[in-house]
Amino acid sequence: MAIPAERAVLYAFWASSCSWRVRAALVAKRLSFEERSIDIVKQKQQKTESYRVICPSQKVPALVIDGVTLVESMAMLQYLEDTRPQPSLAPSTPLLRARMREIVETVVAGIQPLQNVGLRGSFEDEAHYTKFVRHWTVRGLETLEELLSRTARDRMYCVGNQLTYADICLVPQVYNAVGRHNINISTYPTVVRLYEALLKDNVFAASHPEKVKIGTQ
Ligand SMILES: N[C@@H](CCC(=O)N[C@@H](CS)C(=O)NCC(=O)O)C(=O)O
Repeated sequence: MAIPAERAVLYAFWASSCSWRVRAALVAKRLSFEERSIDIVKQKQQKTESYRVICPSQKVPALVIDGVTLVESMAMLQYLEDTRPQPSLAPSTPLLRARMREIVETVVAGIQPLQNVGLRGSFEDEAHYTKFVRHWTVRGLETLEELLSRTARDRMYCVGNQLTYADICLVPQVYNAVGRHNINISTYPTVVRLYEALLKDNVFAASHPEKVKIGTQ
């Protein structure tokens, strides 16, 4: 498949973990892209009708690439892997792929939706929301610690010897747990070790939310 040369456009918010997943994958795949900020916290720009046309769920991210608009971060990651297989962000063996997906699902289904800022309005007050968010984030971190202590051991990646989508999902979620939800992660030593090592990796350094934040506020 011929890949058009136009620059991709990522609709995203600097502090959004789902946005960071896609930003990191674009960097890892060495793709040129422009990021357009959709402020989901103060201005609630995701709720506008103009953004609904781009993304029916009115969430970030959305990715315009190859002349099409993609929504759902994991669909974007799969598309990037399918259309730009090198460098690969998925292990080559079925078992390691399954291990990668275990970690990915723990984050994308078991943590992220249960701490999304969009849930806040469904709780009577901030205290109830915070209690719910912290419970499910902690439960997810416990699960990740057990899974990663088996797959990563002393390696610097979640699965195998390469950067994969498991790392790309893990780092933004741990960043949120620490920075947004004030969760003490020191009781998850494998998670901490991987998180700290991966933050130094160029993919995460170059796509880090603090870099994007500058200029969007
Ligand atoms: N499953 C979606 C989840 C998207 C999502 O929840 N995005 C959050 C930010 S990480 C958002 O836009 N929240 C604002 C809202 O729900 O109003 C994906 O992976 O793209």
